[in-house]
Amino acid sequence: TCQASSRHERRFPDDFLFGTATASYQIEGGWNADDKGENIWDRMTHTNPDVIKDRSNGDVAADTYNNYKRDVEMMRELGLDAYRFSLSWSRILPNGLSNKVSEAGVNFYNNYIDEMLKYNITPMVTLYHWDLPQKLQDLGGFINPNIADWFEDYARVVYEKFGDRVKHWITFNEPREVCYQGYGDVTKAPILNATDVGTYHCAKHLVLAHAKAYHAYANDFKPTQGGVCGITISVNWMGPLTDTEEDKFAAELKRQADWGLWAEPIFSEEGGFPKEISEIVARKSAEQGYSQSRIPVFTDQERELARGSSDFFGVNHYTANLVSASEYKFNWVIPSLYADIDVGTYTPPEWDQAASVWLKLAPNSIYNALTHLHNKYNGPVFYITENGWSQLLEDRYEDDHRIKYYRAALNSVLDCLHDGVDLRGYMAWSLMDNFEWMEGYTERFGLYEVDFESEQKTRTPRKSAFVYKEVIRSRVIDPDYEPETRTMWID
Ligand code: GBH
Repeated sequence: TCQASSRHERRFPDDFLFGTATASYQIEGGWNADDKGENIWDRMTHTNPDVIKDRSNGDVAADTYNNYKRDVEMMRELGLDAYRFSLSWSRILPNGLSNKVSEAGVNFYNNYIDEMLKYNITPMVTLYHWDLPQKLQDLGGFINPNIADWFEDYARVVYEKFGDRVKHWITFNEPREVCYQGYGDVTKAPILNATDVGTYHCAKHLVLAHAKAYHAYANDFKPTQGGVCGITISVNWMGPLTDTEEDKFAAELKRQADWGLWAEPIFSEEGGFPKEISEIVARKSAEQGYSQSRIPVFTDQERELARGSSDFFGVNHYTANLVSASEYKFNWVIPSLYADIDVGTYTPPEWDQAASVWLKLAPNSIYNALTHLHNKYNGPVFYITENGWSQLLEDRYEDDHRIKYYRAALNSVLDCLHDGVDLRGYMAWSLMDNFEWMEGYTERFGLYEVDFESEQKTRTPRKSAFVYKEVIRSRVIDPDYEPETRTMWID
C-alpha cells in the first residue's frame, strides 16, 4: 500500500458518497403495523425465541416506523451524503405477491425518502435484507425457482413507486448469509439446516432473482429514471496463512465459497458457479451416493441472464482470516459448503477483537479485498455498503476501539482510491444500534447508541459519530481529532 503519498492526496473526493447503513428488520419495528404481512424473522423470533441470544426480537426495535424524522435528523447531524436502508418486502406486499400493495407501507417509505431528499441526502435502497414474506417461505422461499419471478414482481413495484426519487438500487444484501446461514445452517432465518443442498440451490435461485430484477430495471425503468442497480456481497479478506501453493489454493477456495458462488455468475467473463467448487462438489456428491451433484448448473440461457447483471459491486466488509490447507480445521457437518472445500482459518491473536466473535481489526483488509476484486473483475464500480465495529453496551459514549477501526478502514479506502479502484462511496454500519440478528441487542454497532428501554428509543451520539462527522466535513482523516463537546449540532 502507499504510505508515502503527500497529505494533499490523502483526501476523499468531494463527490465521494459518505453514508451509514441499516436494514428494515433491524430498526423499523411496527412488525404488524397497518396491513404489514408476517416475515420469516417475525415467525422465527415469535415461535422460536430461544434462537436469539437475549430472547428478543425486532417487533419494536429502534421504532423507526414512528421515529423516521429523528433518523433523518441524525443523518443531518452527521452531514451524510447518502443513507443506505432496506425495504421490508412484506410491509409493501403483505403476501409477498404483487396483487396486493399496501398503501400504508408505501406511504411510510415515501415519507422516509422525501424527508432525506429535503436535506439532500441520497437514498441507497436495498430490496432484500433478509426479511422474506412468510407466505413465500411456506412455498419454499429461495429453494423454489419461482422466487426469481416473485422477486422481479416485487422489484417492479418498488421501482415504480420510488424510482422517480431513488437512483441507487441494491437487489440483495449478502447472498452468502441468506443461503448458507439461512438454508445451509441454523444461524439466520429460516434456520433450515439443509446442509447438503440448501446453500447451493438457494445460491442459483438468488442469482437468477437478482438478474431478473436487474434486467427489469435496465429495460423498463433505467431509460426514464436513470439510476443504477447492483448487488451487495459480503467480502471479508481471505489470504493464505503461508506462501505455499497449498495454502494459496486453500485461500482461493475459501474466497470462492464465501463470495465467488454469487460474484462469479454476475461479474466474471465466463459466468456460472466457480469451476473449482463445482468440480469438488460434483466429485464428492458422487462419492456420497447422490444421483446428481449437490450444486446445480446454470443452463446457457440462465448463465447469460446473470452475466454482467450489475452496474456496481456492493461490498460489505468487516474483517479478514488467514486460510490454511491443513491447519485450524473445524469439524463441519458432512456434507456442507465448508466441508466441501475443507480448509482451515486462523486469525492472529494480536488483531483487536470486537464484541462479535467473528470480528477483528485486520490490517489493510479493505485494500486487500478491493484490489483483488478490481483485478479479478476488470475494474468494476464499487460501493462499500457496510463496514463497522461492535461493542457491548457498557462502553456507551467512549467507543475508542470503533474510532480506531474506522480510521484504519478509511485509510485503507484512501489506499484503494490512490491505486485506481473505482470506489464511489462508503456506508458505515451502522447509523445506530439495532437488532443484531441472533445476538439480539447484546452487540452494538451504532454511531448512535439507542436506549431500547426508553419509550422514545432515544438515540445518543457516541464519540465515533463526532469523528465520522469530521471526516465527512473535512474529507481527510485527522488521527488526532477529539470532539470538544458531547452535544451534537447540525452544520
Ligand atoms: C452484516 O453481516 C449484515 O448485513 C448486517 O445486517 C449486520 O447487522 C452486520 O453485518 C453486523 O453483523 O456467528 O461465526 O457464524 C456481516 C457478515 C457474516 C457477520 C456472518 C456475522 C456470522 C459469523 N456476517 N457472521 S458466525
